[in-house]
Amino acid sequence: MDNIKQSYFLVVGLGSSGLSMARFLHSKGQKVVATDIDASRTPAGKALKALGIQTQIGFHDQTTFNLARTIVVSPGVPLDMIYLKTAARKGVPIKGDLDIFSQYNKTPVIAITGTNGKTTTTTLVRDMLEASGLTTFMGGNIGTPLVEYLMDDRQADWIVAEISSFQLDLAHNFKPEVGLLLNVAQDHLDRYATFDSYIESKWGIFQNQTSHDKAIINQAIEGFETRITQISSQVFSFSSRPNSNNPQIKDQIKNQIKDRLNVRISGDHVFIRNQDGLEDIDTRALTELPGIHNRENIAAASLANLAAGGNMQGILSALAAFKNLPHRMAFVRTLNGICFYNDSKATNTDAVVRALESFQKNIILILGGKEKGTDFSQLSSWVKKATKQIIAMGEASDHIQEKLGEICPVLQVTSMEEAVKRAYEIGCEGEVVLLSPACASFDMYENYGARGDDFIAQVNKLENKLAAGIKNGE
Ligand code: UMA
Repeated sequence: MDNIKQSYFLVVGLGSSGLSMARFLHSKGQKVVATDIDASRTPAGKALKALGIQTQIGFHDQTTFNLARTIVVSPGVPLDMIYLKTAARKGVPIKGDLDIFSQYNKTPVIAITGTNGKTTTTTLVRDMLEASGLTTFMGGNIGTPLVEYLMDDRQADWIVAEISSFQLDLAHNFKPEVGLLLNVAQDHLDRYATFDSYIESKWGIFQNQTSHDKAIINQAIEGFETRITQISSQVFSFSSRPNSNNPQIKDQIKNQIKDRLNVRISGDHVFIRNQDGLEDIDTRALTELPGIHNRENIAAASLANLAAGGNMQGILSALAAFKNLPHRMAFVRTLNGICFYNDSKATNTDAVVRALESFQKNIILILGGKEKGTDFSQLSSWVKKATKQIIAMGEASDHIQEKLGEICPVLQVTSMEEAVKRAYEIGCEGEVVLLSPACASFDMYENYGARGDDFIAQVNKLENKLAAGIKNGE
């Protein structure tokens, strides 16, 4: 580090977020140093070096942290990491990607957060706005880092951003014109000391909004009534479980009705009203968006679309054309009457409950993955009701056995291949094998997509084996 003076941005983590950030800051004429603890990021480092960016790959160096002008941290890097804590104590500002993005961005933003349904809702909002004739850039936690927009010459009417709590943890200046909070359930307890600190992080999406901005919030979130009194923006709410006896919520609904922009979920229907009238959406026709949680996603996305100047026709066209996203309760195939479903995206217990609710009984449930302090006993009542067998894999496997073993048989396995094979052996015609892990995948895979792909590959491999067995007369 001898030739580096104190004027550089230090980008920590060279996954997709850090790589884009280093390139972006460099394109703005800033001096950048990039570091990643993992030696396998060397190719990413080389690409940056070719641009003239200095890198430290395979290690972190405390001096480099301490001498930075600002440290920009990738969302997945733990904030209690010693290098960051030491630099912060020495007064080095620590920022996340949202603050850097906000500093340069001029396009209005719809920011969507929540424990579950973020990606579906973000995609729906993008589709609705586009179908309303508006142009969009979609990015954030969904995959494309937001600063990519700033390096593109394209000018969109709206940025539609999926935002994680990890990003919100370091968002001091982020102020979306429309903020949306879908739901809050226990997740990421390996990163947050308490569930309360995770909740706090989620509500942070509204912290810099003013009376010109809009907040769209699920009424069923605990503490809704108190929280909305602390928000400066105009609040619009939705819920499949309205709590309209509460006076504060009553007032708020009255305001929405006055503004003539509101949604109501009733049974299978979502009613949407704006100044042009009332639309009744019968969700039974929307087979790609099944379940109560999707009715909430539809309600929330519709409100966001209308709040951003989209129209009713845009909502209807986008819903009619929507295709379920990969790894979300996706049907894989049937083998001898046993149906295999891939729900690898279910990385917390709340998401698993949604899946179990949909199938109701005789489920062979593949759970497990990275241990992140998940309280698996939250699954107890649904496991009792709907699950015939649990197959547990990954780091969390012992924990699952301990928490659920008394109410349902648990079989521990060491690979996806074994999980699929044993599930098939245990299953009977008419039953469901469901990969809905309640855990992140990083103990065994690059991401949940790779885990879902492996599940599909193992199911297909089993099908080939069975077909070969039949041919050979086995
Ligand atoms: N690293 C260090 N030092 C450390 C710890 C990690 O250098 O002490 C390095 C790792 O070696 C690795 C890099 O940091 O190379 C990883 O950074 P990252 O975890 O932030 O991963 P990215 O590839 O940059 O992806 C991030 C988001 N990841 C997380 O929040 C964990 C992606 O969300 C997002 O799509 C992407 O930025 C673009 O914005 C993924 C995710 O799992 C989908 N999100 C979580 C979720 O949805 O539950 C929050």
